[in-house]
Amino acid sequence: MKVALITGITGQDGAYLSEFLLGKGYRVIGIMRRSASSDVIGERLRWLGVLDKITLVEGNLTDLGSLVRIVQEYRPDEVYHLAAQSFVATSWQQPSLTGLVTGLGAVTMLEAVRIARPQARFYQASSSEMFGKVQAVPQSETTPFYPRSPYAAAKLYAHWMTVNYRESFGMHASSGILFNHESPLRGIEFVTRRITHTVARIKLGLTDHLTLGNMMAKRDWGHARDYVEAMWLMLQQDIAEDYVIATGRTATVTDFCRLVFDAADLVMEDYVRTDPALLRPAEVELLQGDAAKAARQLGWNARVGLEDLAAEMLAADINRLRG
Ligand code: NAP
Ligand code: F7E
Repeated sequence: MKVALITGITGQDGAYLSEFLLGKGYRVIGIMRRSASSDVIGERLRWLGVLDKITLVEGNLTDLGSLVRIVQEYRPDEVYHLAAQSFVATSWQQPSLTGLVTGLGAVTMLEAVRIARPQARFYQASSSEMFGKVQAVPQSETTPFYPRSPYAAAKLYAHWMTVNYRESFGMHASSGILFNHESPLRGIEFVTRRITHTVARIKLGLTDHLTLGNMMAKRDWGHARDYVEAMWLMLQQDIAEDYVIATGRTATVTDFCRLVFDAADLVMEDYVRTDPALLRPAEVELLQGDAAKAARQLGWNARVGLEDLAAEMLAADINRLRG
């Protein structure tokens, strides 16, 4: 039985990846940071019905010793490094923490693997945010990076360190440059979930408006369940490389918002307000990925379209609120 070690297992992608790997017959070990809310921290895993099928161990990205001991004990074949301070807006408020966890944390995990299990295959959760002020449209593996937030700068450091460990130590280390991916398990602070959760509340008479920031920003949104499969595919290749994972379709925040209001049979203009306080110090205006390399080499293509994603997220939020 193959052993997979997942950091960030309590997050959106960690939950879907656990479900996926269990389905492939893996033993799944997840690193969870100590929390005073440990009774609710496994909610996403519980929602997918996988909490009782995995092993959770305590560790923290800022603590090399804890990571080394876990890698020594469980001897993973594959390591999926997903843990991060992942909310871009927060990265301006907590730039040092974001650098420590999202940037240096990846190196700490790479070190743990290099020390205790160098033959393990390693996945780094890189991000389309690294393209930032985009230098080309669409963005592919050869597009130059131009990070626009402390989060993106931290991810870029982690990205290049992953390349460096591959080239310096011959580790099988790959970066997936994933564009935005969402699901009913998306954190409530991200724009898609903020929209579906609030529209569900409007539909149920619990509020009468939705406040947003920059509605003109364009993103390439896919479904998290599709994207975790791409992570696994990268680690099944003989040679480790980096891949862009995206749908190829871009849409504005307004477009997504309208899809959700339409799905709820409500008129968007009757409910949406904007607040300049929600604008970011620097914005990533346009993301659109070119995942041709992933299609060619991994046989991967996004399956879920934006309309279905919006409808699934809205239905899940309505059910949860009723629930
Ligand atoms: P998420 O839901 O925010 O999950 C982040 C995970 O990291 C959580 O399990 C969190 O634990 C854990 N974590 C944070 N700080 C930690 C620390 N110091 N030690 C150990 N664990 C820590 O993120 P996601 O959406 O699943 O994304 C997964 C990864 O892909 C992240 O690295 C993200 O930056 C990257 N990414 C995401 C997207 C996207 O669109 N979703 C796109 C590109 C890249 P708690 O539950 O305790 O908070
Ligand atoms: O913002 C705009 C906001 O926070 C999307 C992370 O998973 O994907 C994610 O980063 C856009 C931005 O995601 C609100 O200004 C408008 O232009 O959902 P978001 P993100 O910043 O794209 C990348 C690939 C990652 O790697 C990250 O980890 O929506 N926007 N109004 C808003 N955004 C939020 N959150 N809230 C609003 O009210």
